Amino acid sequence: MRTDVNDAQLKQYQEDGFLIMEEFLDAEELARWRSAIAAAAAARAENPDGKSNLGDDEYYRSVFTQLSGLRRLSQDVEELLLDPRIGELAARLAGTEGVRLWNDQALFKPPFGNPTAWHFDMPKWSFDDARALTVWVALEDATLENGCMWYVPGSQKTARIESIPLGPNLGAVFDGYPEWREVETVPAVLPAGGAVWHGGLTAHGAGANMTARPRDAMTCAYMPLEVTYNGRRDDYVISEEYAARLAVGDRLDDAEVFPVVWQRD
Ligand SMILES: O=C(O)CCC(=O)C(=O)O
Repeated sequence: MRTDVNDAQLKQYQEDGFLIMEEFLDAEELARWRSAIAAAAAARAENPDGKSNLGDDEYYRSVFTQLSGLRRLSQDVEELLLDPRIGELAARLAGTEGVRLWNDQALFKPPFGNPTAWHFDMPKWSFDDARALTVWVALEDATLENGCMWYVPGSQKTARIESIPLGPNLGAVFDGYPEWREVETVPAVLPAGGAVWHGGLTAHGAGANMTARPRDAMTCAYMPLEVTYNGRRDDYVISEEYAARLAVGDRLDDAEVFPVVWQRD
């Protein structure tokens, strides 16, 4: 696993709000990730959680299959996502003293799947902290043809934490941020095993899958240690029972739900 980043890459992440790492998992690690995630996805298929934040909309069902919280179904997936080397890299990019795991999601864009509309993640999350970030790991090559990720460099500097549209209209978010229309968007073409990191306020989307093969990715979001609850319950992550114990402003520090992945000694 390549988790070393130099000062130029750190600066680039701060400037652009994302960082492409073509080499992340080696071939052996990639094989482990693929088999652990496939087994967890199969277990979820047998026991669906009944939740979907994509609605029943026919269009959105063909954007991707979104499987949240696979780590809770699989010790193997949990071990991969709690790898302290990934946590240390997340903390370095975020500029924090440590990180907790916020949520994991497998995102499988089907053959001939619809594009993922431009958006940014933070307004959906249960805390407001722009340092939180996601790693998107390509389990297959992610190409211009099959729906790789795309970014608006620098968008994190002006994005506001407010609800944004996420519907079939690919570019709806640009209506709220007309200045982003002037920015050259950047694709994150990755070989299988490569990764791209993006911040919670960085605008991103993904193209259509024009091929006959699925575009499979695993994502995991990490958050600073000291984040607090903002009252927006993400029901993939925060159970009703946990929410009943939480008041706005409380630390999200239940170690079962939000394990510490890495912390500076
Ligand atoms: O994989 C995709 O198509 C979208 C991923 C995404 O929006 C994310 O990881 O935040």
